[in-house]
Amino acid sequence: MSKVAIITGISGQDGSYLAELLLEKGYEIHGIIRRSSSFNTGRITHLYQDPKIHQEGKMKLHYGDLTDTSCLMRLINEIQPDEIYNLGAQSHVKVSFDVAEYTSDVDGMGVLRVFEAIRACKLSHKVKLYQASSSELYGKVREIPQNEETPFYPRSPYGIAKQFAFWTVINNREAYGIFASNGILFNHESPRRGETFVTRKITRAVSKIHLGLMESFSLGNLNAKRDWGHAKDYVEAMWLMLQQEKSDDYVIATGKVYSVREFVEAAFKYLGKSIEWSGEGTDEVGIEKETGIIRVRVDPKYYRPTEVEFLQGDSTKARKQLNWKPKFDFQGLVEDMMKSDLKLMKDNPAA
Ligand code: NDP
Ligand code: GDR
Repeated sequence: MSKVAIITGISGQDGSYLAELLLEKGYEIHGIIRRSSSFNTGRITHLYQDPKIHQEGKMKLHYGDLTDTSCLMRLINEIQPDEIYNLGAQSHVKVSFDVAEYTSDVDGMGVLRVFEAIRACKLSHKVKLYQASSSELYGKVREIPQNEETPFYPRSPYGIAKQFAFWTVINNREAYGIFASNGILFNHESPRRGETFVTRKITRAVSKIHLGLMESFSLGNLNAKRDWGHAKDYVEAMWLMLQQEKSDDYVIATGKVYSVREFVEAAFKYLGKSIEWSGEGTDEVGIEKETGIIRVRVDPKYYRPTEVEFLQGDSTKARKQLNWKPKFDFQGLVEDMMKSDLKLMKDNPAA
């Protein structure tokens, strides 16, 4: 009998890689998607259209929403899953300041609704739940690097909602014995990363500049530092967490830190070009050494009301207990994203 999994957020970056991984492992998967006025399933179309997957009924999509309790209840009751991966979220930190209430509802209350549905369907002792927790919980960092014991200090409506979700997982584990694990994942990127997150914004813009489709682009805080990994490696950790005997919470990270400025330099370096920085604050610019042309400017509209300046994860626990380790390093990640965006822009300059 194949295992049955529900994935909320299947149309997102992580959901699409996780769907591939679970299908490879022989799962029957059920993805929850939102109705939208244009297609939002581009990242999983290749799976849905694969005749083998389609004919064998290995992947099914259902309309639903983390704000809709009755729908979650009906789906969980019908599907009777072995595992639920709760990846659905309004996942953009800057946008969460603009839609704070909505973000709290989806990212915070959403997981509570899933637990209520599990309990109402009497699946507390059968189902295993993975919650997409985040390094944004650490926010204003007081310890370097951050591990499972580091205190939280979220700095955005997104981070605060994810903290509610984090504790909801622990409370349901302790109160009702539900197998539920938090993956405290640090930033992870890929060619499928949403286009307004900083890494993908950079690899898209640098590819366009290289092809003569754009002269320059603007960023916000160039000094922010992140521990960037590859999404393909990180979905493996999600699955591993649910294969353990006991549920627990794990940090998933590379342990290596780079600034936004260094990410820009690495993207240009992939093309054999170098960037020199001049000026300070909002007057800082990135100049292409070979041509003397300004390629990067700073625009304060991308600044956040409260910023998370520095994140570096210590994933020793996951490496020991889950036997997890990332395959991609920083250079490998930048190369994978640049290669993909160069091809995308060559094939479709309007992309
Ligand atoms: P994406 O933004 O790429 O995907 C988010 C998914 O959630 C999309 O499928 C989206 O649907 C869906 N979604 C949004 N709102 C709702 C809703 N109201 N009900 C149901 N589904 C909804 O995020 P990622 O794949 O990058 O991240 C996956 C999860 O991991 C998120 O919870 C994120 O917060 C968390 N996370 C991500 C990290 C990262 O670096 N990527 C790090 C740590 C945590 P649609 O396609 O229709 O918009
Ligand atoms: P983050 O990712 O907020 O860490 O959340 P993002 O890529 O948006 O920002 C990373 C850092 O880069 C700075 N920055 C910019 N960010 C964006 N988006 N656009 C810009 O132009 C820009 N210029 C500088 C930001 O200020 C920030 O410091 C991601 C999301 O995937 C969350 O869902 C997840 O929980 C965390 O990672 C871990």
